Amino acid sequence: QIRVEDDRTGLSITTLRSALADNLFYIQGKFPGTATKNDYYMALAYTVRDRLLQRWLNTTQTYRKNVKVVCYLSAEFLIGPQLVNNLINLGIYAKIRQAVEESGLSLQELIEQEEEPGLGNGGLGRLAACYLDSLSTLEIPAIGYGIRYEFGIFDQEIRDGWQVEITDKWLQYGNPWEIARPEEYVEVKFGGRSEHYYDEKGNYRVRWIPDRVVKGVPYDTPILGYQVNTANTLRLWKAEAIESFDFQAFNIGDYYGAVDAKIVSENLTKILYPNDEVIQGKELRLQQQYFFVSCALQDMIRLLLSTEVSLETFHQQFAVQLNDTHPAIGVAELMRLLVDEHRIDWDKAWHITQNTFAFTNHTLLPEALEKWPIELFGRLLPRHLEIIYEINQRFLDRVRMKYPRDLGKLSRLSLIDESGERYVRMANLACVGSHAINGVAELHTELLKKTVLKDFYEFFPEKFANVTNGVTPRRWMVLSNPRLTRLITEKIGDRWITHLDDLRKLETLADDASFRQQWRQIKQETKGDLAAYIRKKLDIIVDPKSLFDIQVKRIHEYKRQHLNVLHVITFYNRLKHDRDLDITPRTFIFGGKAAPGYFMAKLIIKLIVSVANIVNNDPDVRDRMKVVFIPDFNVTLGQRIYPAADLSEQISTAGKEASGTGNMKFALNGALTIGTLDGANVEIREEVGAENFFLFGLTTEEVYGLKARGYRPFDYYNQNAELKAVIDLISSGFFSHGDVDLFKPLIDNLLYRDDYMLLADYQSYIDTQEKVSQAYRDRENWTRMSILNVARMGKFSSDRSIREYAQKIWKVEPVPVELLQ
Ligand code: 26Y
Repeated sequence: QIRVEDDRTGLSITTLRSALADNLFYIQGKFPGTATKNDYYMALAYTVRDRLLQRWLNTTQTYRKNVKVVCYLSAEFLIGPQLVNNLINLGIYAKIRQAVEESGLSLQELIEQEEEPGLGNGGLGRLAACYLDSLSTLEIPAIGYGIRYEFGIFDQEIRDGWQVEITDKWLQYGNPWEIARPEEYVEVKFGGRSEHYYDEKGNYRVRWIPDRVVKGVPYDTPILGYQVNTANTLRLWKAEAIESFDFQAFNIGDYYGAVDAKIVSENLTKILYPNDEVIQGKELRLQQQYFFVSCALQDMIRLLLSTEVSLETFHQQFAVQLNDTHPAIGVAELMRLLVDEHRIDWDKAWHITQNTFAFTNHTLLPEALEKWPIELFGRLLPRHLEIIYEINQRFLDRVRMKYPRDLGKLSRLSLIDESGERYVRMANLACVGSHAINGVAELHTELLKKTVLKDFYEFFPEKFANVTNGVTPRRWMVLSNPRLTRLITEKIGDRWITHLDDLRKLETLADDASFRQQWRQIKQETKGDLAAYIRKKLDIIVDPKSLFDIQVKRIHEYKRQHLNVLHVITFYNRLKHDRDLDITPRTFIFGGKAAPGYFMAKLIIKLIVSVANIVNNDPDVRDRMKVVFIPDFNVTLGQRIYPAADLSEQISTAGKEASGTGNMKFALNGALTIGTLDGANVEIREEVGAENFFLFGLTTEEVYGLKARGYRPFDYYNQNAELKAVIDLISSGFFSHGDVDLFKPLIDNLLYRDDYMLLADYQSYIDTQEKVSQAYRDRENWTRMSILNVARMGKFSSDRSIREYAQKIWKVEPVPVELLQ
């Protein structure tokens, strides 16, 4: 059989060029003469997608024969731009570059055309994306289920120092990476009432009579693993109106009513809520959660029933991970589907449900624990409320048995909060309905067991485990830091890309002066790239030779960007007081979005930009410090920023940051960390060695102790002249054109409340920053520490995390995919 390379799969340069031209004509409908850059990007994306499809379809085919599938349920998937990642995982980056350049185009320019799918807020959504990458790379059968938001996380602009939110129209020029599957739609009910009846056999049954039905249409994105045939699916659901429902209105002449119903249905998946960590309790959000979870579970049941396997083996066919409580309604929904719709008896259904679900908690902040008012919940999901009451009754019977007469236990463990207005507690539902519960870093899991989930830990100790987060080295090193990737691979081969522990082999090279020279050179060039970006976008000139001190993450009081600002101003004051001070020059870089309704977070951005404006234009200090706020921090920008850092700021109040994953991305790219003993910082420090980590601040125990004794921030202010000078300078209007009121809410909060104990940690932070400055002056030793950080980051690969989930929680094995068709 003669096989001619075809335009859809061939990998020779000639074929790739011809495929590009073909797609430009037949998909974009353009001649080269009139094609825009975006047309070329689309033509290229389709060229790459064609080469994914064979792997994807073979993967789906392979999974049809009885393999256990991981279903990762998440309201957010922050997958980032797809083109380069797919080129790398397919192993055709170099070839595509050549084909594109031979066609007279610049690959870099085409890459920059891609609009990233911003379908997440921050850490939790990005973690889901890293996990999908690792699941595919490890050849584990998996489906990611989520929501296809029409508008993802807003684009951030800074006007006059304030954050302005712009709608994220990521779909406006089309999305070449997804395939719609309209024929695989499912129906999701809302509202109405439940009806209790006896069926034809005299069995007691319940059915749900909804007052509204919405159609869920799946859109699939292939997630290819690194240099394997496995391409798992990310299946995101879009809400649409059901024709037959509004036809009724249409037929009686109510055209507008019919169109209204359509709009209401489609609103469901219009927008991603831009809040994290602080719940808002909006009805539409509960609708979104129920919508995608119901779609996912119905989809799984259909998959199962299409293979002649009994529904009673559901938990042997699927392991369903709940990414925080956002999909926790799945516990009640699976019970409803099994009991009401598939007539499985309660006990059997409960066994299936508990053995199907596992729950990951991502937060210790009490204000982030989701709960829904009973009234709202019952109005939207009347049958689910009944099911939750039933689960609760059976569960509390067991609690009473174990702790007779302990009313405190009973009220804390109950799925219903009855302390005031009544609420459904989603974390309690997730804990009771799952067989495994995990935190995302060792410290976090320990604190969960001691604080927010203490009673559950005492009741179900066997369910608890830790799985420390990880990040994918493919995106966060190979893709984002090609220079360092090349150097490392030259020295130790490329096995580290899938076995990150191999980086250990770099340890001995830390003592090799010429290797250190190359390492420094690369960091320098990468910083130069970021400096060029900053100059182009913000017209600020920064010195790539200065220490790049970077904090990028969502803006939150607990993450303490304003503690960083207190240091920036301290640094500035020291320079002002002694103009000849021999200081280590620094560039302070910030980035991150604030929730639109979070006033304090927006004020922190305003403060950073205000300080930047003063400092950057003060002739006394110029060249020795610069302050930059990079707008619109997202995955694409992260890829530019993490590799360019010398110093990574991980400065949350101890006990508040569940894990952090930015901390891992920075250290993997050779930044040293200044951080508290919080989240995964603890484990990073353990791995890289205390001597290669800048630790400061109170421990969690000390934070709790100080709170309990009565914390008085004002005393710290009074007793610390340098701190007082910094605070007074802000209050004086120095950074706000004389406006003494602008930052008053922030300052008053620090002086009289300071929930996150910035003032208590101030001196320790300043002293440690001084140590950083001193250490940076010894460039050889700094480079040594940087190399050792990278060499010891093996643990923080998401491949390691996923292996742990697979063994400890999901009980799944790799299923390699052969290309048969
Ligand atoms: C309920 C709603 C308001 C909500 C929406 C999003 C609540 C929380 C979130 C997102 C939380 C989040 O991103 N948490 C982060 O998860 C990361 C991955 O585990 C952790 O590394 C990080 O410490 C944690 O803040």
